[in-house]
Amino acid sequence: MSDVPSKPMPGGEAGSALDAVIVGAGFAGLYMLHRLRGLGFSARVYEAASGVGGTWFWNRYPGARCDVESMQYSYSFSAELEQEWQWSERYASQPEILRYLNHVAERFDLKRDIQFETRVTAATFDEIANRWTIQTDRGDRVSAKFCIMATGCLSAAKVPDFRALETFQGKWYRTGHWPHEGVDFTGQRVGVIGTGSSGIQSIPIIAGQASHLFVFQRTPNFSVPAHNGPLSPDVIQDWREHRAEYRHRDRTSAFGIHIEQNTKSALEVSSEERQSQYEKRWERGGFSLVGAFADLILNKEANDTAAEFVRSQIRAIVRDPAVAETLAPRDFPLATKRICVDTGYYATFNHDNVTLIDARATPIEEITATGLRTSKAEYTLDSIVFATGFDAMTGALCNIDIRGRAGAALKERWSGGPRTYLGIMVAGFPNLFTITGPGSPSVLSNMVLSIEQHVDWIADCLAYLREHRIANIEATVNAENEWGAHVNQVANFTLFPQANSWYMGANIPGKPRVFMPYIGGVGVYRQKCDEIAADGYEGFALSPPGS
Ligand code: N01
Repeated sequence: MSDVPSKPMPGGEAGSALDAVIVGAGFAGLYMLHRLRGLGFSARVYEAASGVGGTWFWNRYPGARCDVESMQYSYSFSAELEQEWQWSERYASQPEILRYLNHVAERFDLKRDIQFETRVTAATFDEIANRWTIQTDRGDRVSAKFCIMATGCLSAAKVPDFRALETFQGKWYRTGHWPHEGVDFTGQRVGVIGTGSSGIQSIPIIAGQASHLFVFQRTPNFSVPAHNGPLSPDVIQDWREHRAEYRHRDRTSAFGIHIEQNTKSALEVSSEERQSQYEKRWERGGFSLVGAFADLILNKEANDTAAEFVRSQIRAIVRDPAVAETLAPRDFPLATKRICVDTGYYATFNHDNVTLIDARATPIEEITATGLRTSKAEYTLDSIVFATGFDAMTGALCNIDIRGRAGAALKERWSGGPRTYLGIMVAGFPNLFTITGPGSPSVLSNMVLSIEQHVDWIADCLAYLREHRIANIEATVNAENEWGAHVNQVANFTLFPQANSWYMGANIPGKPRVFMPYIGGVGVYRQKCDEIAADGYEGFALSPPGS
């Protein structure tokens, strides 16, 4: 299984000697390659971009930064790597994360097995040869025993679907595909459409450059302060000394990040105690607000108290009461859409050069040659920034023509919503793995730790198959059905399905409403995956040894 083929040129025929093709060179693809190499498997990564980084390669918009603290949002697989790399800020910026991933790629000599500027267009399972044929937009056609999708959950940036966009004579940008040379908005009239994490991070920076910024907000979001700043030497030292303990804590936690979790209900304490909890956590910043009480994502009444607290903070920051009211989220419970973590977002609306437009009350009707028109007014703009999100979790997979047994297309198999076993495999698609696929904690967790967990599980699985001379592994339909029902059941136990979120596929017209990530908890999920493997891969069909 592991004779290493010579590296083909783009557009070449790679023969049939590869053990695995990995699609994508972000956090997932890089670590997958490292693990497979370590086990003696031959593997090649295909990456559409000209460099490593995945989401951190493309999302270069102003203010792009991680919302998980940098010490936690980094690989844990190598103690040496952890000791030698030093993060500079509490929340790492996109350029720093990209530098980190390049460092990892160099340090572990990964780039020699990555073919850049090559997009995988199709992957087809050949039932006779028992292999995957992978095709790329550069004409490669390679055969591999295993096909591993490290395509990311938020990598298919939504194409703006605004009428008459092609008539616009200014420049327009997507946050998810930002020009590498950067954009200087100095002196411009700029429109930003969208107020999710990308909009909320970029708006304060663009406001600082533009002569006038118009923010078109359809749905206000809950945002909490990052209180970002340089990492103190004490924090770094503390991590260095306790890294193993902290990593274990995070791996066995609910979200893969450290949140001090209060075990009390928000409804059992006095209003003074509630207020003091919320204030303390607002001061601390980041996701800590979500841990203020045990029932915030379970009980609407409890959640309302936290939501009202955030609204009161918005009113306290934003001077114009009408603007504050428009910014105050009311459509969905707090945290059922990803909470945004910002630097100066609400205060930006106190600046004279910033105008908030309620794009729900007065929808954008069309883009014009000189800007855009809402149902109420016309805006003259030099540039438009679309911070309109992603076809999350399934988009990147369905953009590839993936065909399993009997030529069945994954896209069709998932026409009613994604179906997976553990978010790792799909029935009818043997030897195809999805790292942080739908049905796994993925986007509801610290992605880096969840990626490592999947990569380790997949690497161990491939080693097991080799050791036992098993040709195929495949999720059974039964296991997939049961897992899907479980994912749903757990989601329905929470308030999450109450939001029209991208977790539900609600941001893409026509996409089935299915809660895609698994909210049962990172620690619980990890244990389940480990038990399944220890039980000889329960729920998976393994072809007979030696077959
Ligand atoms: O995208 P989003 P995002 N007319 O889908 C609006 C991660 N992330 O790129 O809600 C007008 O959240 C849309 O409005 P509505 C993070 O997980 C992380 O900001 O549909 N508006 C919404 O306001 C995050 O959750 C970081 O009514 C339209 C916005 O566009 C995920 O990526 C940073 C519209 C889209 O918000 C996605 O965030 C950035 C239309 N036709 C992203 N269509 C970190 O901090 C859409 N909108 C790590």
